Amino acid sequence: MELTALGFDGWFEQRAPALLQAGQGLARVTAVDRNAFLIRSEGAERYAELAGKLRFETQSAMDLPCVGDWVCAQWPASEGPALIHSVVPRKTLLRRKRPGTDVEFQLIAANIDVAFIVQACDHDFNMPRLDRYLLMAAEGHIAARIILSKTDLIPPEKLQQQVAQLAGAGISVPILPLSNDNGSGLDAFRALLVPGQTYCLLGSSGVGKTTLLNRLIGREAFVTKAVSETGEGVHTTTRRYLLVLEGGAMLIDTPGMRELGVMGTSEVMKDTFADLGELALGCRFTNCTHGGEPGCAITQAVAGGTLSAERYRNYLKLKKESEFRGASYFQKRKKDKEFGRFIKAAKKSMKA
Ligand SMILES: Nc1nc2c(ncn2[C@@H]2O[C@H](COP(=O)(O)OP(=O)(O)OP(=O)(O)O)[C@@H](O)[C@H]2O)c(=O)[nH]1
Ligand SMILES: [Mg+2]
Ligand SMILES: [Zn+2]
Repeated sequence: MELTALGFDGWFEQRAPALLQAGQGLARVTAVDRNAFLIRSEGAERYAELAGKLRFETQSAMDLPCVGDWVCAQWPASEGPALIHSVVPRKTLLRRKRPGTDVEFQLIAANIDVAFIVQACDHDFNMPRLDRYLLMAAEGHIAARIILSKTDLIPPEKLQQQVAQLAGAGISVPILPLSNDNGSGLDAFRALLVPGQTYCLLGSSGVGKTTLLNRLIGREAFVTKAVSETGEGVHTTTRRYLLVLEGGAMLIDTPGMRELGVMGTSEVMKDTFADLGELALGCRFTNCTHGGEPGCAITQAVAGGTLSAERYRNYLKLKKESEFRGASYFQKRKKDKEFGRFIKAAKKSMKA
Protein backbone atom coordinates (compact mmCIF):
# COMPACT_ATOMS: atom_id res chain seq x y z
CA MET A 1 0.00 0.00 0.00
CA GLU A 2 1.33 3.42 -1.01
CA LEU A 3 1.63 6.23 1.50
CA THR A 4 -0.59 8.38 -0.72
CA ALA A 5 -3.34 5.81 -0.31
CA LEU A 6 -3.04 6.43 3.44
CA GLY A 7 -3.52 10.16 2.90
CA PHE A 8 0.07 11.33 2.49
CA ASP A 9 -0.07 14.33 0.19
CA GLY A 10 1.83 17.44 -0.86
CA TRP A 11 1.14 19.13 2.44
CA PHE A 12 3.01 16.47 4.39
CA GLU A 13 5.60 16.06 1.65
CA GLN A 14 6.66 19.62 2.29
CA ARG A 15 7.08 19.11 6.02
CA ALA A 16 8.17 15.54 6.59
CA PRO A 17 11.67 15.50 5.04
CA ALA A 18 12.97 18.04 7.57
CA LEU A 19 12.11 15.60 10.37
CA LEU A 20 12.94 12.29 8.80
CA GLN A 21 16.34 11.00 9.85
CA ALA A 22 18.48 8.21 8.51
CA GLY A 23 17.00 4.82 9.24
CA GLN A 24 13.49 6.18 9.72
CA GLY A 25 10.39 5.87 7.61
CA LEU A 26 6.97 7.47 7.52
CA ALA A 27 3.94 5.77 8.95
CA ARG A 28 0.41 6.69 9.96
CA VAL A 29 -0.89 6.08 13.47
CA THR A 30 -3.96 3.85 13.31
CA ALA A 31 -4.55 3.24 17.02
CA VAL A 32 -3.35 4.52 20.37
CA ASP A 33 -3.66 3.03 23.81
CA ARG A 34 -1.71 5.04 26.32
CA ASN A 35 1.89 4.41 25.38
CA ALA A 36 1.13 1.73 22.84
CA PHE A 37 0.65 2.60 19.20
CA LEU A 38 -0.29 0.84 16.05
CA ILE A 39 1.24 2.36 12.95
CA ARG A 40 0.79 1.61 9.29
CA SER A 41 3.10 2.21 6.37
CA GLU A 42 3.57 0.80 2.90
CA GLY A 43 4.22 -2.60 4.30
CA ALA A 44 2.38 -3.75 7.34
CA GLU A 45 0.66 -2.49 10.41
CA ARG A 46 2.80 -2.91 13.48
CA TYR A 47 3.11 -2.02 17.12
CA ALA A 48 5.18 0.98 18.08
CA GLU A 49 6.21 2.88 21.15
CA LEU A 50 7.70 6.30 21.70
CA ALA A 51 11.44 6.76 21.41
CA GLY A 52 12.91 7.91 24.72
CA LYS A 53 13.59 11.45 23.55
CA LEU A 54 10.04 11.99 22.37
CA ARG A 55 8.65 10.39 25.47
CA PHE A 56 10.64 12.28 28.04
CA GLU A 57 11.26 15.62 26.42
CA THR A 58 7.69 16.29 25.38
CA GLN A 59 6.17 19.18 27.32
CA SER A 60 2.56 18.83 26.30
CA ALA A 61 0.17 16.04 25.40
CA MET A 62 -0.41 18.03 22.23
CA ASP A 63 3.00 16.97 20.97
CA LEU A 64 2.43 13.25 21.32
CA PRO A 65 1.08 11.17 18.46
CA CYS A 66 -2.64 10.57 18.20
CA VAL A 67 -4.77 8.57 15.80
CA GLY A 68 -4.35 9.86 12.26
CA ASP A 69 -0.92 11.39 12.82
CA TRP A 70 1.97 10.92 10.45
CA VAL A 71 5.10 9.93 12.32
CA CYS A 72 8.77 9.26 11.61
CA ALA A 73 9.51 5.81 12.89
CA GLN A 74 12.32 3.34 13.03
CA TRP A 75 11.53 -0.28 12.32
CA PRO A 76 13.18 -2.80 14.61
CA ALA A 77 15.81 -5.08 13.17
CA SER A 78 14.18 -8.05 14.82
CA GLU A 79 10.95 -8.69 16.69
CA GLY A 80 9.63 -5.91 18.87
CA PRO A 81 7.90 -2.59 18.56
CA ALA A 82 8.87 0.14 16.11
CA LEU A 83 10.09 3.41 17.63
CA ILE A 84 8.32 6.69 16.96
CA HIS A 85 10.81 9.56 16.86
CA SER A 86 8.75 12.53 15.75
CA VAL A 87 5.30 13.68 14.70
CA VAL A 88 4.87 15.39 11.34
CA PRO A 89 3.04 18.74 11.71
CA ARG A 90 -0.71 18.25 11.53
CA LYS A 91 -2.84 19.47 8.71
CA THR A 92 -5.94 19.38 10.88
CA LEU A 93 -6.57 18.43 14.49
CA LEU A 94 -9.67 17.47 16.42
CA ARG A 95 -9.30 18.18 20.08
CA ARG A 96 -11.34 19.20 23.04
CA LYS A 97 -10.71 20.69 26.41
CA ARG A 98 -10.22 18.19 29.12
CA PRO A 99 -13.29 18.28 31.30
CA GLY A 100 -12.71 20.52 34.29
CA THR A 101 -9.67 22.29 32.90
CA ASP A 102 -9.18 25.33 30.76
CA VAL A 103 -5.73 24.72 29.50
CA GLU A 104 -5.39 21.04 28.88
CA PHE A 105 -6.46 19.49 25.65
CA GLN A 106 -7.41 16.02 24.74
CA LEU A 107 -6.52 14.98 21.23
CA ILE A 108 -9.22 13.11 19.40
CA ALA A 109 -7.74 12.62 15.95
CA ALA A 110 -5.33 14.28 13.56
CA ASN A 111 -5.35 14.90 9.84
CA ILE A 112 -9.05 14.37 9.38
CA ASP A 113 -10.44 15.76 6.14
CA VAL A 114 -14.13 15.53 6.96
CA ALA A 115 -15.92 15.05 10.28
CA PHE A 116 -19.35 13.45 10.24
CA ILE A 117 -21.32 14.77 13.16
CA VAL A 118 -23.98 12.23 13.94
CA GLN A 119 -27.20 12.95 15.81
CA ALA A 120 -30.00 10.44 16.13
CA CYS A 121 -33.18 12.20 15.08
CA ASP A 122 -35.37 10.26 17.49
CA HIS A 123 -33.78 11.26 20.81
CA ASP A 124 -30.55 13.10 20.25
CA PHE A 125 -31.39 16.02 17.94
CA ASN A 126 -30.05 19.05 19.77
CA MET A 127 -28.95 22.32 18.23
CA PRO A 128 -26.63 23.58 20.99
CA ARG A 129 -24.75 20.29 20.98
CA LEU A 130 -24.57 20.32 17.21
CA ASP A 131 -23.10 23.81 17.40
CA ARG A 132 -20.42 22.67 19.76
CA TYR A 133 -19.39 19.86 17.45
CA LEU A 134 -19.42 22.20 14.45
CA LEU A 135 -17.22 24.59 16.39
CA MET A 136 -14.85 21.82 17.32
CA ALA A 137 -14.50 20.82 13.66
CA ALA A 138 -14.10 24.43 12.57
CA GLU A 139 -11.41 25.06 15.17
CA GLY A 140 -9.54 22.07 13.80
CA HIS A 141 -9.89 23.30 10.18
CA ILE A 142 -11.97 20.28 9.35
CA ALA A 143 -14.92 20.24 6.97
CA ALA A 144 -18.11 18.98 8.62
CA ARG A 145 -21.17 17.07 7.47
CA ILE A 146 -24.23 16.44 9.60
CA ILE A 147 -25.73 12.99 9.73
CA LEU A 148 -29.21 12.55 11.13
CA SER A 149 -29.40 8.86 11.95
CA LYS A 150 -32.24 6.53 12.89
CA THR A 151 -34.68 8.15 10.47
CA ASP A 152 -36.67 4.92 10.66
CA LEU A 153 -37.76 5.88 14.16
CA ILE A 154 -39.52 9.15 13.35
CA PRO A 155 -42.25 10.15 10.89
CA PRO A 156 -41.03 11.91 7.72
CA GLU A 157 -42.66 15.20 8.78
CA LYS A 158 -40.56 15.34 11.90
CA LEU A 159 -37.41 14.80 9.88
CA GLN A 160 -38.43 17.63 7.56
CA GLN A 161 -38.94 19.83 10.59
CA GLN A 162 -35.47 19.10 11.88
CA VAL A 163 -33.87 19.78 8.52
CA ALA A 164 -35.83 23.05 8.29
CA GLN A 165 -34.72 23.96 11.78
CA LEU A 166 -31.09 23.53 10.81
CA ALA A 167 -31.55 25.68 7.72
CA GLY A 168 -33.41 28.25 9.80
CA ALA A 169 -30.52 28.43 12.23
CA GLY A 170 -28.23 29.33 9.38
CA ILE A 171 -26.38 26.04 9.37
CA SER A 172 -25.09 25.62 5.87
CA VAL A 173 -23.25 22.35 6.42
CA PRO A 174 -24.57 19.55 4.19
CA ILE A 175 -27.07 17.30 5.97
CA LEU A 176 -27.53 13.62 5.32
CA PRO A 177 -30.43 11.75 6.91
CA LEU A 178 -29.97 8.00 7.03
CA SER A 179 -31.11 4.82 8.69
CA ASN A 180 -28.82 1.94 9.49
CA ASP A 181 -31.95 -0.06 10.03
CA ASN A 182 -33.79 0.25 6.72
CA GLY A 183 -30.74 1.32 4.74
CA SER A 184 -32.12 4.59 3.42
CA GLY A 185 -29.41 7.16 2.86
CA LEU A 186 -26.58 4.63 3.08
CA ASP A 187 -25.74 4.75 -0.62
CA ALA A 188 -25.63 8.53 -0.47
CA PHE A 189 -23.27 8.25 2.49
CA ARG A 190 -20.99 5.81 0.66
CA ALA A 191 -20.92 8.13 -2.32
CA LEU A 192 -19.43 10.86 -0.12
CA LEU A 193 -16.34 8.86 0.71
CA VAL A 194 -13.32 9.66 -1.44
CA PRO A 195 -10.32 7.29 -1.58
CA GLY A 196 -7.27 8.62 0.25
CA GLN A 197 -9.38 10.97 2.37
CA THR A 198 -9.77 10.55 6.12
CA TYR A 199 -13.12 10.81 7.84
CA CYS A 200 -14.30 10.51 11.39
CA LEU A 201 -17.59 9.84 13.10
CA LEU A 202 -18.44 12.11 16.02
CA GLY A 203 -21.50 12.24 18.23
CA SER A 204 -23.17 11.14 21.42
CA SER A 205 -23.08 7.59 22.62
CA GLY A 206 -25.74 5.41 21.06
CA VAL A 207 -26.48 7.43 17.92
CA GLY A 208 -25.33 4.61 15.67
CA LYS A 209 -21.78 5.55 14.65
CA THR A 210 -20.37 2.06 14.93
CA THR A 211 -23.47 0.56 13.38
CA LEU A 212 -22.91 2.82 10.39
CA LEU A 213 -19.30 1.67 10.15
CA ASN A 214 -20.44 -1.94 10.25
CA ARG A 215 -22.95 -1.25 7.48
CA LEU A 216 -20.13 0.17 5.37
CA ILE A 217 -17.98 -2.87 5.90
CA GLY A 218 -20.95 -5.12 5.41
CA ARG A 219 -20.30 -7.09 8.59
CA GLU A 220 -20.74 -6.72 12.32
CA ALA A 221 -17.01 -6.25 12.75
CA PHE A 222 -17.25 -3.81 15.64
CA VAL A 223 -19.33 -4.03 18.78
CA THR A 224 -22.53 -1.98 19.09
CA LYS A 225 -25.00 -1.94 21.92
CA ALA A 226 -28.59 -0.93 22.49
CA VAL A 227 -29.14 2.38 24.24
CA SER A 228 -30.26 2.05 27.84
CA GLU A 229 -33.76 3.13 28.85
CA THR A 230 -32.55 6.39 30.28
CA GLY A 231 -30.11 6.94 27.43
CA GLU A 232 -27.38 7.28 30.03
CA GLY A 233 -24.20 5.49 30.68
CA VAL A 234 -23.86 3.28 27.66
CA HIS A 235 -20.65 3.80 25.79
CA THR A 236 -19.89 0.94 23.56
CA THR A 237 -16.93 2.14 21.56
CA THR A 238 -13.99 2.82 23.85
CA ARG A 239 -11.16 3.12 21.39
CA ARG A 240 -10.43 5.01 18.22
CA TYR A 241 -9.13 3.15 15.24
CA LEU A 242 -8.26 4.35 11.77
CA LEU A 243 -9.77 1.87 9.40
CA VAL A 244 -8.93 1.69 5.70
CA LEU A 245 -12.17 0.90 3.92
CA GLU A 246 -12.36 -1.31 0.88
CA GLY A 247 -12.98 1.64 -1.40
CA GLY A 248 -9.81 3.37 -0.18
CA ALA A 249 -11.30 5.99 2.14
CA MET A 250 -10.26 5.98 5.79
CA LEU A 251 -12.66 6.23 8.68
CA ILE A 252 -12.17 6.73 12.39
CA ASP A 253 -14.99 5.72 14.71
CA THR A 254 -14.91 7.51 18.06
CA PRO A 255 -16.53 6.85 21.43
CA GLY A 256 -19.50 9.01 22.36
CA MET A 257 -18.05 12.36 23.42
CA ARG A 258 -19.53 12.59 26.86
CA GLU A 259 -17.57 9.53 27.83
CA LEU A 260 -14.26 10.52 26.33
CA GLY A 261 -11.60 11.18 28.89
CA VAL A 262 -13.45 9.93 31.92
CA MET A 263 -14.04 6.35 30.93
CA GLY A 264 -12.23 3.67 32.86
CA THR A 265 -10.71 5.64 35.71
CA SER A 266 -10.92 3.98 39.07
CA GLU A 267 -13.08 6.86 40.31
CA VAL A 268 -15.67 6.20 37.65
CA MET A 269 -15.55 2.51 38.45
CA LYS A 270 -16.18 3.23 42.13
CA ASP A 271 -19.14 5.48 41.42
CA THR A 272 -20.69 3.27 38.83
CA PHE A 273 -20.38 0.11 40.89
CA ALA A 274 -20.97 1.42 44.38
CA ASP A 275 -23.31 -1.53 45.08
CA LEU A 276 -20.60 -4.05 44.25
CA GLY A 277 -18.14 -2.16 46.37
CA GLU A 278 -20.42 -2.54 49.31
CA LEU A 279 -20.95 -6.25 48.67
CA ALA A 280 -17.21 -6.75 48.37
CA LEU A 281 -16.80 -5.81 52.03
CA GLY A 282 -18.22 -9.27 52.72
CA CYS A 283 -15.64 -11.17 50.66
CA ARG A 284 -13.41 -13.52 52.65
CA PHE A 285 -10.18 -12.13 51.16
CA THR A 286 -9.56 -8.41 51.20
CA ASN A 287 -7.79 -8.63 47.85
CA CYS A 288 -10.60 -10.72 46.32
CA THR A 289 -10.84 -10.17 42.55
CA HIS A 290 -14.41 -11.58 42.55
CA GLY A 291 -13.31 -13.92 39.80
CA GLY A 292 -14.23 -17.16 41.56
CA GLU A 293 -12.30 -17.17 44.83
CA PRO A 294 -13.87 -19.02 47.75
CA GLY A 295 -15.95 -16.90 50.07
CA CYS A 296 -16.57 -14.20 47.47
CA ALA A 297 -19.67 -12.25 48.47
CA ILE A 298 -20.18 -10.97 44.95
CA THR A 299 -20.25 -14.30 43.15
CA GLN A 300 -22.47 -15.57 45.96
CA ALA A 301 -24.87 -12.70 45.36
CA VAL A 302 -24.97 -13.59 41.67
CA ALA A 303 -25.63 -17.24 42.51
CA GLY A 304 -28.28 -16.23 45.00
CA GLY A 305 -29.99 -13.96 42.50
CA THR A 306 -29.58 -10.72 44.46
CA LEU A 307 -27.04 -9.37 41.95
CA SER A 308 -27.75 -9.58 38.26
CA ALA A 309 -25.31 -11.75 36.34
CA GLU A 310 -25.19 -9.17 33.59
CA ARG A 311 -24.15 -6.42 35.94
CA TYR A 312 -21.48 -8.69 37.37
CA ARG A 313 -20.14 -9.48 33.88
CA ASN A 314 -20.20 -5.81 32.98
CA TYR A 315 -18.27 -5.02 36.12
CA LEU A 316 -15.57 -7.58 35.35
CA LYS A 317 -15.28 -6.32 31.81
CA LEU A 318 -14.92 -2.68 32.81
CA LYS A 319 -12.56 -3.52 35.62
CA LYS A 320 -10.33 -5.30 33.16
CA GLU A 321 -10.45 -2.33 30.84
CA SER A 322 -9.66 0.17 33.51
CA GLU A 323 -6.75 -1.91 34.74
CA PHE A 324 -5.56 -2.20 31.19
CA ARG A 325 -5.61 1.56 30.87
CA GLY A 326 -3.49 1.85 33.96
CA ALA A 327 -0.82 -0.43 32.62
CA SER A 328 1.97 0.57 30.37
CA TYR A 329 1.68 -1.56 27.32
CA PHE A 330 5.03 -3.14 26.80
CA GLN A 331 5.85 -3.55 30.44
CA LYS A 332 2.84 -5.64 31.19
CA ARG A 333 2.73 -8.23 28.51
CA LYS A 334 -0.23 -10.10 29.91
CA LYS A 335 -2.42 -7.10 29.57
CA ASP A 336 -1.59 -6.78 25.89
CA LYS A 337 -4.06 -9.45 25.09
CA GLU A 338 -7.13 -7.30 25.08
CA PHE A 339 -5.65 -4.66 22.86
CA GLY A 340 -4.29 -7.42 20.67
CA ARG A 341 -7.71 -8.98 20.29
CA PHE A 342 -9.20 -5.61 19.50
CA ILE A 343 -6.62 -4.97 16.83
CA LYS A 344 -7.07 -8.44 15.43
CA ALA A 345 -10.81 -7.89 15.11
CA ALA A 346 -10.17 -4.53 13.51
CA LYS A 347 -7.64 -5.93 11.08
CA LYS A 348 -9.93 -8.70 10.04
CA SER A 349 -12.31 -6.11 8.75
CA MET A 350 -9.64 -4.49 6.59
CA LYS A 351 -9.53 -5.73 3.07
CA ALA A 352 -6.72 -3.50 1.91
N1 LIG B 1 -33.67 2.02 14.80
C1 LIG B 1 -32.37 2.24 14.56
N2 LIG B 1 -31.46 1.81 15.47
C2 LIG B 1 -30.15 2.05 15.20
C3 LIG B 1 -29.72 2.73 14.03
N3 LIG B 1 -28.38 2.83 14.07
C4 LIG B 1 -27.98 2.23 15.20
N4 LIG B 1 -29.03 1.76 15.89
C5 LIG B 1 -28.98 1.09 17.20
O1 LIG B 1 -28.54 2.01 18.17
C6 LIG B 1 -27.75 1.36 19.16
C7 LIG B 1 -26.43 2.07 19.36
O2 LIG B 1 -25.66 1.95 18.21
P1 LIG B 1 -24.07 2.06 18.19
O3 LIG B 1 -23.65 1.95 16.76
O4 LIG B 1 -23.44 1.16 19.17
O5 LIG B 1 -23.87 3.58 18.71
P2 LIG B 1 -22.50 4.41 18.81
O6 LIG B 1 -22.82 5.78 18.28
O7 LIG B 1 -21.39 3.69 18.16
O8 LIG B 1 -22.29 4.50 20.39
P3 LIG B 1 -20.91 4.63 21.23
O9 LIG B 1 -19.95 3.64 20.67
O10 LIG B 1 -21.29 4.34 22.63
O11 LIG B 1 -20.43 6.04 21.05
C8 LIG B 1 -27.60 -0.08 18.70
O12 LIG B 1 -28.55 -0.87 19.37
C9 LIG B 1 -27.95 -0.03 17.22
O13 LIG B 1 -28.50 -1.22 16.74
C10 LIG B 1 -30.73 3.16 13.10
O14 LIG B 1 -30.47 3.77 12.06
N5 LIG B 1 -32.04 2.88 13.43
MG1 LIG C 1 -19.63 3.00 18.87
ZN1 LIG D 1 -15.15 -11.25 46.00
